[in-house]
Amino acid sequence: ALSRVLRRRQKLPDVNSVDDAVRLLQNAKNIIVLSGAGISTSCGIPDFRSSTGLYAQLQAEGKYELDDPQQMFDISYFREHPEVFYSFAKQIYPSNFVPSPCHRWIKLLEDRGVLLRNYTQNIDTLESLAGVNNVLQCHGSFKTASCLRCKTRHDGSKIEPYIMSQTIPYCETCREERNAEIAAIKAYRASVKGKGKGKASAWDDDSDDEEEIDEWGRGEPGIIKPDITFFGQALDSEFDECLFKDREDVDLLVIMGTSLKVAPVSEVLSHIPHSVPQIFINLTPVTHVKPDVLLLGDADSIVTNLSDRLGWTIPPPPSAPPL
Ligand code: CNA
Repeated sequence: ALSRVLRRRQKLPDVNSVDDAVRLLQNAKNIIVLSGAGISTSCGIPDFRSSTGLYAQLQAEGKYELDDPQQMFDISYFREHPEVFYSFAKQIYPSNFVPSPCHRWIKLLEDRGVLLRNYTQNIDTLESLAGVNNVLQCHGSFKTASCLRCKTRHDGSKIEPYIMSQTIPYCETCREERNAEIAAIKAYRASVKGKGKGKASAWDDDSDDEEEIDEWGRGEPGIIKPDITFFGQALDSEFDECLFKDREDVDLLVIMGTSLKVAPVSEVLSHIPHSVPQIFINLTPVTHVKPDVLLLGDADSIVTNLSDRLGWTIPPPPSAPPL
């Protein structure tokens, strides 16, 4: 109701149909596209919250002994049970997926010079594969992975074999640092021992200590986790920075394939001026938001229909990368 009042005050047309969506798209110069897992389901990647989504699958399989399927992406749970995530990660690892018409439609907006930015919650990097340059992966991706202990950032390809073989990757940098530390401790102890030669000293019977140090050395170094944002982890500051900047320029918000349940991305709507019209394209209704135009249905079909009506051509999928 408030946005309607604001629209009237600003003499903007009332909008509520496909025709209105077409008109809004025709006139927009700076579009923010906020996308979610629903734009990748047609590529064969399940979303989280649909009846056939990952949460329902995890619950039905019941093989991971999770109190709640969200635990699979919870940082505290991951720290305690990394083996659970690594026995499952293969299922969501982006390999051999082809961008959907939705991803390519975002690329089309960019090619037409009207995409301000694509804020995606997806971790599958299919927007980049479709050629979209101005995309912010709000929840990170598998492109890189970091050690939880020493924070060293590794290339994502390093952990790919572990994901595929369902084993936990450990950090070599951590191992090397620890070995260097152990060598330094041993060298120091040897030098102290040497100085006190002939005298009884606390270092004389240190076989227990030595064993402890060796055991520490054999212990597991830091676990590497892909740089996808888990529940309980903060988003990169780039998200706030981009939103702060973009809210000044945006003239149309298009939301696609998301339940808008995960903050802070779900709060984007409230950070954008009320006068900016919103088109929401989703398979199921999302009752906690009231967009100006709600287009319910399969997102691929909807963007294809909108493009036909606008006389726009969605680019074809990129050809497969050379082997
Ligand atoms: P979600 O909560 O699972 O919601 C997805 C929404 O998309 C639902 O409301 C569906 O109704 C809708 N939807 C499903 N299929 C279609 C379709 N064909 N056309 C239109 N709408 C459709 O997922 P969100 O993205 O809202 O939640 C954010 C989470 C999901 C992020 O943290 C992601 O990392 C995470 N996720 C990402 C992927 C991926 O990268 N492809 C897959 C699964 C989960």
